[in-house]
Amino acid sequence: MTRFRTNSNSIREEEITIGVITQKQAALEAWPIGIALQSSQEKIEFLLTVPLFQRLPQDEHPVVASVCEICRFKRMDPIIRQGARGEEFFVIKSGQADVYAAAKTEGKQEKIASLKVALHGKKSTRCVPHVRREITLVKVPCCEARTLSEAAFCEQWHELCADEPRTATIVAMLAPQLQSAQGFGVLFCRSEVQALKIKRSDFQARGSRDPTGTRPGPDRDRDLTGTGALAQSLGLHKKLKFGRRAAVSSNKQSFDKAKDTKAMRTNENLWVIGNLEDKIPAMTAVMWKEYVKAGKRLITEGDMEADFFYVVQEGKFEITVREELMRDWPATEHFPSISKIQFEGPQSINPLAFKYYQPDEVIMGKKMRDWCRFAVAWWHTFNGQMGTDPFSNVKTHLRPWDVDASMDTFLTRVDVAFEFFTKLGVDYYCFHDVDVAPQGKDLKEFQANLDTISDKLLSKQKETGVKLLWSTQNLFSHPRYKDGAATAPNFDSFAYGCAQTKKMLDIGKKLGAETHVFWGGREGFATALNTKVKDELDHMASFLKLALAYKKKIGFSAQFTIEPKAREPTAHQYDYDAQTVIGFLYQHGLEKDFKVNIEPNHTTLAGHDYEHDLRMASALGMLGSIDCNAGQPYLGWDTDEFPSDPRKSLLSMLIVVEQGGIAPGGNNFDCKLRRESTDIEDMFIAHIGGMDCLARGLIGACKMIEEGLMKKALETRYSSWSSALAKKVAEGKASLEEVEEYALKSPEPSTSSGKQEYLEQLINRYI
Ligand code: XUL
Ligand code: CO
Repeated sequence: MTRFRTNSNSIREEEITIGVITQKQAALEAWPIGIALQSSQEKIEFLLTVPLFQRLPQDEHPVVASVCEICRFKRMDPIIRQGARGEEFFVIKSGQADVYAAAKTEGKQEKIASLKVALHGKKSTRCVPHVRREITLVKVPCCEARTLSEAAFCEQWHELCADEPRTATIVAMLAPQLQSAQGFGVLFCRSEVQALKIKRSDFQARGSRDPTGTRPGPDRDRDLTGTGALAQSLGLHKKLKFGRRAAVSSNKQSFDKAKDTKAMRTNENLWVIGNLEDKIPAMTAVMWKEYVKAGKRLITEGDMEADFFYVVQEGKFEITVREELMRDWPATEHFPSISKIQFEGPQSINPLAFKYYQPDEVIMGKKMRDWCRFAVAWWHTFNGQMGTDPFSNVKTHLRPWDVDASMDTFLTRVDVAFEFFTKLGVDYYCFHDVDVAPQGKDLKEFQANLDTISDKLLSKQKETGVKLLWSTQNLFSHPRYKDGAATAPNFDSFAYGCAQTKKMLDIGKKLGAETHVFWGGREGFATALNTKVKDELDHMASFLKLALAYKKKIGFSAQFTIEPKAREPTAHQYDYDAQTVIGFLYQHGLEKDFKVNIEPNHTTLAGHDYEHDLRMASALGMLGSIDCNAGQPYLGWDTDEFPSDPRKSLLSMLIVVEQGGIAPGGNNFDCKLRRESTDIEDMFIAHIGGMDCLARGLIGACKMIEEGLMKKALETRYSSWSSALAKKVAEGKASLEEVEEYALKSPEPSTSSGKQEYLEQLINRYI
């Protein structure tokens, strides 16, 4: 049996349950029992419910029927992938397929249509096009589709299927004066629009009728006669946009060749086919003139079955494009040299491609994107201060969009950021209030600015599908917070901090933030000599309780997290590390309402291993989110570098997988480019590298868990805790005397190896 392998970008064999695509003869043999018994007549009858097939000459019906094959797709199985060449053509027999398209600017998949069998109760069938498409199809319920092998496919169908979905709706209008629109020759107005029409089918090329199914390919010689040949020689189907068959009325008028060709000559769109003068005679042979009443819809946006090309001779028409579609095309592209980042696999040396991260790849029951939940940190990427460090506030990252401190610049950065997110293929972002909006002359103005900016953020979120992982308030940069905010000796600073926090809870709710972070900024002290330590800690608890009460009051469902950091900017930060914060939360009865956001580089500032706090927080059920970054051991400060160490990523993602995921938190790249990394493309390279590093860690962690060797070693080491007495102790039911009695009876505890070296080497196996 000859298998038709689909293009490697297309459907992979294992993704099709029964969908073996065969050539004509093999197809018949391969039909499942039962279905194979279907008579040719039944198949023909079925195919004839499809408008496309209805147009085929009758003597071709048996040929087509003979190459049909039943295949089934499970829910969510891909049938055709966007951009794939596609070797087969599907007709849905039962069930429904959803059509998704990537937005023009990036790769977010948007559902644009559903293809069903029975529409409006009528027995009609939708064809799923098969040539290189701008759409991806996912069959929804279990459904059957019929497949035709490409070899047996006549070019007529190829051409029919190759048309793009309509991207605009065109409605005839009344025009009071002379107008010109979209390069069409619009001359003057009447109460109707006059259009010259070319019937699409007249331009279709016919393949030779070879009943064996071995038809000539598109490039072979054929009988170039009639209008089909004309279309083929002009290549019209590919070049022109056709309108829909339903628009044909009986209102056809004869075509005055001498007079009416003027509209054609003045139509710029028609010149795409080459020298028009030579082609006009052949074209006019298949054209007619039609009067279209004002208000009549000629072409419908999104229509998959377009049949006519229109040339407007007189009158005016209006083109409308759905607003969402318009928004997909940004007025200015800020990263014109960069397109949507693709997965190329571990062998790739392209710095602008993923080697490990495949967002939709399912691993241990979850998509990679859902395990990772990557977010871009606004403050390190778009706050306009990039390329500074503790020794220079003169930035080295000069971006064309960082014009000034005006609202316009901040608004432009929203476009920049969302273009970046979508091209990068990241699902989330995070920001502080001061990152996204100018602070204005006072708090009121700042709040108003935040309202304006968050309106735009919200519309961008809706447009792109990118979500807000977390938001927060910056209570540490402004001089009013020089002594802290929640722990400030000056109550007015505390109050200002509360006001900023309240606003950010409102904004977080508006934008659907999944988490809200409290990083203690300057909550700490430089010297205890001037500090009421106990009072300050109590004030911090009061501040968090005020925020919690407000969150509940407004019905904001985000999780609350505190981000520990041992030092910097103050010498002694209160939120030293995960255990300190968790202890503080328990002390103030906040442990049910807060978790921790762990930044591994902060963990190292506390003198712990990179993954220490992730482990601690997770073990105590308190790991809410991660600021995934790395540090520089040769510098003393928080360098916020992108993760690039696969071993560290493995150890981090292991903890995430072991606790079943990180939602509603995520992996936020609280990372910045080095001052020396000045190219715009470095923004992408750095994030791609970070995402890949963690994805690689995820893959390794899953393999490690699946193999179970690490777990086995751990269980062996603690096996004595499964004895009856040990369990009683663990449950708090034993007495000290009981345990003493046991010890008195037992021999000296045996020594068993901790196996550290073995385990360290074992980890390398998964990197
Ligand atoms: C500072 C830090 C902050 C928090 C948010 O070291 O990590 O960016 O993540 O305020
Ligand atoms: Co952080």
